[in-house]
Amino acid sequence: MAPSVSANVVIIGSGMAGVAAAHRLVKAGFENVQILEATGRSGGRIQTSRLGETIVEIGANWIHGPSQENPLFCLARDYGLLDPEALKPENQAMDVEEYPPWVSNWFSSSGQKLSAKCMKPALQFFFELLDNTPKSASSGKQSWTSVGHFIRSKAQQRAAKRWKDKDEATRQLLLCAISTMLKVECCASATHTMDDIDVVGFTMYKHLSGLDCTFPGGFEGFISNLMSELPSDLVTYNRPVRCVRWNNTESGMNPVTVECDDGERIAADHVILTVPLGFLKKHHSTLFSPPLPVHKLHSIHKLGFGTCDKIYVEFESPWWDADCGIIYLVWKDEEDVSDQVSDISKSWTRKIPSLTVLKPSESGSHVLCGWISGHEAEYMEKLPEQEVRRAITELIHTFTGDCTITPKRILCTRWFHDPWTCGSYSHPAVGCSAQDFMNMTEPLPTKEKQLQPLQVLFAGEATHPCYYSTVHGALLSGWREADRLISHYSSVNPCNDSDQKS
Ligand code: 6YU
Repeated sequence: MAPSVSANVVIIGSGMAGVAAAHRLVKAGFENVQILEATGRSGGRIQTSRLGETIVEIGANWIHGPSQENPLFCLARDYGLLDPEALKPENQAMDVEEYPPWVSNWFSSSGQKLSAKCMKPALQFFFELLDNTPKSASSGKQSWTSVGHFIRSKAQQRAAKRWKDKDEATRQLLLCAISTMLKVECCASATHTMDDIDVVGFTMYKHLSGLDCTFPGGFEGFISNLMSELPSDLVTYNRPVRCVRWNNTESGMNPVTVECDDGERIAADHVILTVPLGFLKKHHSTLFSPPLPVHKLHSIHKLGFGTCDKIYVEFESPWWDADCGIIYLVWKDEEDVSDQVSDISKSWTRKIPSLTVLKPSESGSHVLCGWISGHEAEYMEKLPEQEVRRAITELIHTFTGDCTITPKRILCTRWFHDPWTCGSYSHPAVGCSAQDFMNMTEPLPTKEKQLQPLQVLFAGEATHPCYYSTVHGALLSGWREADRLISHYSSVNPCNDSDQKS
């Protein structure tokens, strides 16, 4: 049996990182662990809902890289939450990186369906460039200010030579398709533009092998399984934290006091903070007393956090091919390889580069998921649903040339305006480095030896140096901080079998 530890541990946030930390600590014998959660539910950016009969994910969709190295995959498999297809060794061995192996349908802004075979060279070229993003900001005589700058320059430089066998109109169309792919990448990185993504930071992200898979019963089932192994009163819901008062030096007092919005104060020996980077960026000045050290603040500012939203649209019958997995939309005037829209209020739907096809439900409903990122997504979030529906319908009419297509229902996400998240997920913004991720993970107090150690620890997706932006990154970050406390108590008192309070 694990030795018990009576230290008070308060975890702020009941998303993947918070639940993972609690699970690890409880299993290791920590008796006084509690989670304070601002909302009425656990899961945070893992949230499953329904559109009619269809299960839809408001937050995370896929297990990225479902294979043995991915603890999220291993746990989900052990809980029996995955389709047999996802468990096949050949699926786990697949090295797909960013290139989705789905059958694609292409439509152009002149209302034509384009042949996927004709558009394949654009996909190939784009992913070749992305895979070869330089690991340093300059190579030879060339230097790159961002991933967007690198892709745009290389695409424009090489298009004529690479596609010399094609006529000018086809070359232009393929360059327009590169713009589409750049916008797809903006969604993957939750950024307004790939011009904001650092080349070195981008290559720090580690791809795991395995063909991305979903949870047939919904991602939230994963959180429920973990929670079912924890005491039922572990989480206090609707309990936002407004201030973490650390470095209490009064004798007899716990080193940290957590102050909630309702004025309640909770004494803690250790706090594990898992609030999203978006929330930290907005509220750090009031969330900590004393304030965070300057180097930590700099890193919070330097790392990026942006918006990626989804617009689910249900149709009576599909207007795409039966085997289609993704629909790409190509604007015929975007040969400049751009990923930004000039007049957002009029043309925000231009930022939607693709729609993924959900498996048809047993009831026979047909649902697409449109993707949108950046300021255009933030603009969309403020519109009434009726207006989003009107604009999406118009977009589909433009691209299919069929004005009879009518969506049955729609549902859009609003992550930027979620007060506890303030965006979707983190990205390596221009100018950030591995050191910034290290600074994010550094516990408080940072150096002062005479102070009580490990008062405030930091977890959450944005604290993982190579799996940032993912659920498995969040999971590992929660385990990392739990392990930090576990090893602290085992080194403080290696033979202890009870009451290991420091
Ligand atoms: C993944 C995927 N996925 C789509 C969309 C979103 C995200 N992600 P949480 O926010 O969960 O928890 C914090 C809690 O704290 C929360 O409950 C708050 O309410 C609470 N809180 C806040 N303030 C508080 C306070 N003051 N007091 C108390 N409580 C407070 N990840 O693996 N697969 O398909 C997607 C996607 C639309 C929004 C995603 C995906 C990201 C994950 O959802 C996210 O990382 C984790 O759930 C975060 O868990 P957490 O615990 O840290 O925070 C090369 C290269 C490029 C890099 N990118 C490539 C990968 C692309 C990532 N793909 C994402 C794509 C989609 C579609």
